[in-house]
Amino acid sequence: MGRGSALLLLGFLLLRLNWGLAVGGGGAEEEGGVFPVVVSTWPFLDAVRAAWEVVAAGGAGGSAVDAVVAGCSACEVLRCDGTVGPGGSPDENGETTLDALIMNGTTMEIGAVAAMRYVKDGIKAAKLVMEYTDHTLLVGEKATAFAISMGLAGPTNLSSPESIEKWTNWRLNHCQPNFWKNVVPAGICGPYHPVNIPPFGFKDPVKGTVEETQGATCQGWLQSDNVLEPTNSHFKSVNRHNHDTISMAVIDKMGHIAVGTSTNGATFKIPGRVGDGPIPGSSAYGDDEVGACGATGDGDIMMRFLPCYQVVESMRQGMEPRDAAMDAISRIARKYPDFIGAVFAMNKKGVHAGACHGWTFQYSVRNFSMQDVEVITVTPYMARPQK
Ligand code: SD4
Repeated sequence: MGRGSALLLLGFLLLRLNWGLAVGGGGAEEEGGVFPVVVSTWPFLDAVRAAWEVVAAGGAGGSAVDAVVAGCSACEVLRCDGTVGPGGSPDENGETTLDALIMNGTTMEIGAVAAMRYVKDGIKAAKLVMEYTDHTLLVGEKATAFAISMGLAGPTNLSSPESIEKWTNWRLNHCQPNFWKNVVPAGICGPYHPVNIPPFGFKDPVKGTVEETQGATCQGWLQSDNVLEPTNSHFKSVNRHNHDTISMAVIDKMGHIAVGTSTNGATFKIPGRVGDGPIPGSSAYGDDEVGACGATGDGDIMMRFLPCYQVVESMRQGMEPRDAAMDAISRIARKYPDFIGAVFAMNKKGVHAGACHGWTFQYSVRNFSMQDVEVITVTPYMARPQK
């Protein structure tokens, strides 16, 4: 083969793979597009490898949606960090429930399950919602029934010896820390009731008389009894090891984008609590026309800001991924200076960046320019990511 033909062939190959120039220093890639590409929160290496295997397969490769399912499923099976899949994050009753979401960035279809019980395949259940219903989100036992009726295994006990031990120790520690605030009793296990409202059925003989004679309700009438502080220990109970999500974004060889998440939520959550994992635009969002985002952290705070929707829309308006990620995080930090969370942003060319607050964040990336998955460390708040 002559030099000219060889150059032509190389040019064709580069075009085919949409390779760009990696500029490093934060995992940013410039111009041209690098895909297929898989990005995931945290060093969930095997999950990224599983997604990569699908999306980098021969020919056109697998679809972004299938890759996200493969990646998140791998994490569920491996019980990544104990916070994805079964066997982690017991709620106040000791039960593990799952939150998961998948989004097709070509069609903008979304499927999600929240507080799903007795089924361990969160992301597969989410995909069933997306592909076989007109709905977006199913919850609780109804999500369980749907998933099982559509062929997923269950009912399955999602507890593990570790989750039971964790829960037992928490009970022994008087149910501290927990997610309640402005309730009594404080510092011990419930049941709880609001500080200013008597428990159901309780009748104070003296104050009852006052109410009856005056025909009015006295606001704050329990104040003198409220000698205990409210149990607002929320921030103490959120940290790197009780609070992770796999949030994954994939661009396939066709340039199609999908995102997905899977988590068993927050440890010792109040039963019925749904985190940001299954909330579109909060834990993940993607649009073929723009790019994708994944988030992790304190979902109770983060879902109030829809950070991933914000990231994608900021990129749509022309922001670079790094600026969009930092902007989304700083919007939350301005209102909640103690919040813990992170996002990664990736534009449709595969340029990626991360931003975090309150902890050091890592995300994982795989594309054809790498031998294997690479982990990128992002130092807290508005810092530039570094390898
Ligand atoms: C939640 N964000 O349920 C999820 C879980 C998590 O890192 O830890 N994310 O709040």
